[in-house]
Amino acid sequence: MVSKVLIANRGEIAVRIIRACRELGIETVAVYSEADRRALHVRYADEAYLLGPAPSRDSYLRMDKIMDIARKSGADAIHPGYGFLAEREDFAQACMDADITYIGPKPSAIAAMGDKAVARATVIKAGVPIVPGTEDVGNMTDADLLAVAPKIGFPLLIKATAGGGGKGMREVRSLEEMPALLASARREAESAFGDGNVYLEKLLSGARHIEFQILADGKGNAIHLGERDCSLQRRHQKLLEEAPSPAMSEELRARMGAVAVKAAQAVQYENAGTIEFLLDKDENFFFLEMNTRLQVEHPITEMVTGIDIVMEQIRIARGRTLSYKQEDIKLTGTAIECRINAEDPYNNFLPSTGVITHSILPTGPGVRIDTGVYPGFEVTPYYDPMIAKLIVWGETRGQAILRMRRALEEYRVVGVHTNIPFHQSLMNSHRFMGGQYDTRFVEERFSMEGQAEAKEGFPEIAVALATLVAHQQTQRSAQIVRRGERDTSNWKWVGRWERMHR
Ligand code: MV4
Repeated sequence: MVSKVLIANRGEIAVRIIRACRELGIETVAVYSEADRRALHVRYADEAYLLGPAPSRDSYLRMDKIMDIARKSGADAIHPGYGFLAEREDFAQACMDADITYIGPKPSAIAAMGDKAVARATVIKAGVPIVPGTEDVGNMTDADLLAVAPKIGFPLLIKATAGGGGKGMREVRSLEEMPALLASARREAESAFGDGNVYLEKLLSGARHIEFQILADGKGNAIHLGERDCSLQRRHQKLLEEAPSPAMSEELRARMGAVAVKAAQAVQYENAGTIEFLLDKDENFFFLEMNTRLQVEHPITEMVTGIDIVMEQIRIARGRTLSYKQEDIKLTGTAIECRINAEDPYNNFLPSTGVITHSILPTGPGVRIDTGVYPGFEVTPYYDPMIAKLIVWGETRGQAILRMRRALEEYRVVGVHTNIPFHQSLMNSHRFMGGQYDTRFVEERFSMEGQAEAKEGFPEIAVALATLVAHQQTQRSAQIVRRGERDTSNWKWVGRWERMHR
């Protein structure tokens, strides 16, 4: 039964889940830390319970307190969101043991896909192509890894067995440098996941990071909702995602989607999940990992399919069969999501904290904002710096880009720095506009440190830059723009670009 849901999370995803529950007439229970007393998810929920001090280890990671509040509140289901306790097999198990519905996959599926070496061994058996590398399950010693490395070939990557997302990842260019990199990778994996085991993969450079959204009802029905291109990452943090990928064809989508469904079925997957691939320039694709949770970037899939993924999660948790068959899934238009982070792109993206004193949110046709902050809310250093997701939809990719440019120009946040200028420069990059980017693009092309040096090292240049930026913003905000020049050039560009890409 799912009639009262405890949301074991905070910020924009907690608000997102509460919205789906309210539309289904389901009561909601929020949990919050002392730093989140005035948070939006606390205000939107029917009930709210204090977890404890601000640090995650004293609040959102305190499984015991969350289970206690679930019992006290009479919640009969828990949604983990993403991060914190999502993808924690022991949390899903604790819910089952307490006869509380976990809105997500079974503990066994979390376990199977949580250990990346086991995940690789599992999908190999299902005939899913994996990135060449170690295929041995279990705890390989340094000696084992050093012996097999020359067969894999350099450059290669050391990756943490117990977790994805790049933590514990090291690039190795030669056998000589490998022992030291193994040691540092193990140390980082140990501190991040409590497990220092690692495995090896051949480094596929110049590939794209493509992930497929899966929905499965645990009754044998499993479908995919198309792909998301997540190649634009900085230090393994996704910055922008788009659906569909500019590198995808219908035929390739059908092939990759079928393999993604097969990988999910290999662990009898249930609920929403994501299969991550690397796609190279010759349309070869390789399984990277499976995320056994709702993803940050799920809204772009919702925008192009019209499916409310969180509602589907709740329906599946209630024991319903999937609302859709694979042939029902049609992708329409293009959606782009920019993660709006409270960080300073001109100061090495350092987190920016403080009270948001004012904000103007973009809106209008095809614009969606998922956020957990508002004027008066204090952004603290305790949690991830993402304060909002700006999602736009356009009939074509060109129109989505123009819409994102317009929305970013409208978006104002006063009180903290944000990475909005970074996204604006990305939206104006010809490589991005042409869809010609891969996983190296941001690190190689988009370090804004250069402008940071200008700002710091040479004040006169910084003053000139700041004046220019301020002038441009004033012009834009006052719409004092030579309309003829911008409008026709934009639409001319879109028309020209689309004719080229038909
Ligand atoms: C890779 C890869 C290339 N070759 N694995 C995995 C974790 C995720 N955050 C990035 N991951 C990658 N795994 C192999 N064998 C490329 C990526 C990757 C990436 C790597 C470095 C910098 C940015 C990246 C963006 C997307 C994917």
